[in-house]
Amino acid sequence: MLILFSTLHQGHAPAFEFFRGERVPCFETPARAEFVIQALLARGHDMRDPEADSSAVLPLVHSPRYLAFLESGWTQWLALDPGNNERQPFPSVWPVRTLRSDREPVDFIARLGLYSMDNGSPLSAGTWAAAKACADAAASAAGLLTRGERSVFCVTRPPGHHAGADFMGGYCFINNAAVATQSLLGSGCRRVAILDVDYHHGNGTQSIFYERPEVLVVSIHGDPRTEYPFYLGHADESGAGPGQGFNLNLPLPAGSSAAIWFEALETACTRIARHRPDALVVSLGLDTFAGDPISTFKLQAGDFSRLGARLKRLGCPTVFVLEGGYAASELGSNAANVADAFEQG
Ligand code: Q9C
Ligand code: ZN
Repeated sequence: MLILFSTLHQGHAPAFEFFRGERVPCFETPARAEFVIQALLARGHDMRDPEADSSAVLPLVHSPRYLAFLESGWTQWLALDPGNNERQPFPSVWPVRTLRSDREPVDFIARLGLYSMDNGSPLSAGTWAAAKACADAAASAAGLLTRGERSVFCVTRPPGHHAGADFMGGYCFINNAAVATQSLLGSGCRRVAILDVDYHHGNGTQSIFYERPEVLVVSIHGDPRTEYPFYLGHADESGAGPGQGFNLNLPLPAGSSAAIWFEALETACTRIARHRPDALVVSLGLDTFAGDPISTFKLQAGDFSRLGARLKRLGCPTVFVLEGGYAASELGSNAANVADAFEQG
């Protein structure tokens, strides 16, 4: 399978995040991408740099003011104090219900809150360049598919599926699955399906396409009553307006077994087949793995092969974008199992 990857991801390397009241080392590390790349190369897949520039597609997915903030955010942070080079900015105030999000504050931390859903997505010096390179990979993958490639695997880091039209969150800044989808629509696909198999509900992807019937969004994830992102991902969210019926959430209880997970995958695949998509975008989170440090599903290494083989049977040109997955050393082989099984069928 063709792999798209940029070493620019290394510049996105915040040191710590907050977890259960403590500052802990980030779960979402540069090593994750290296493990995935090494495993895919070891199994003989071809690797390329992204070739497309996603600049024209980005404003179709994200708001201009959010993109402007992301692109210049680190520079603005440094302008406040050169010593900030050694510090990570975190939001501490958010425009929740009754507060205004139409006015952009001057204060940097207030703007960071405006454009964040949580305090868990720290910026660092190379965040924009890394996120933009992922978007470029997603746009490139769409181009390759429309030129006849059957499948492309984008090793995207930072991930994207929690990022909405105008906010970051859950380690995500630019929604790579949405960029791939929008690019596919722009190059002639009439219908696209997105399947999100990350442990966490892809709230950003859902919200971006919620009112659009040409993009079916299906997600299998930990029940948001107990799992992040908590405020979206319930079974009764089925789309709105013209998009009514084109969003399917399959929340599963924390601790669910592989057997339960694959039952949900069958439901997902049946719905996707009914959409008759011209292309499939898979938000490939690998945090469903039993050994994942922040998640509770029970998939084993072989289950990722089973997933790849099942997706192959959908018979669609397919873009994979990497989302979560934090069991760093097993991440590579689990990703490669999906890719290998997809190619071999
Ligand atoms: N910082 C993805 O898998 N909370 N994001 C973790 C506290 C957020 C996961 C614990 C988890 C986000 C792409
Ligand atoms: Zn996740």
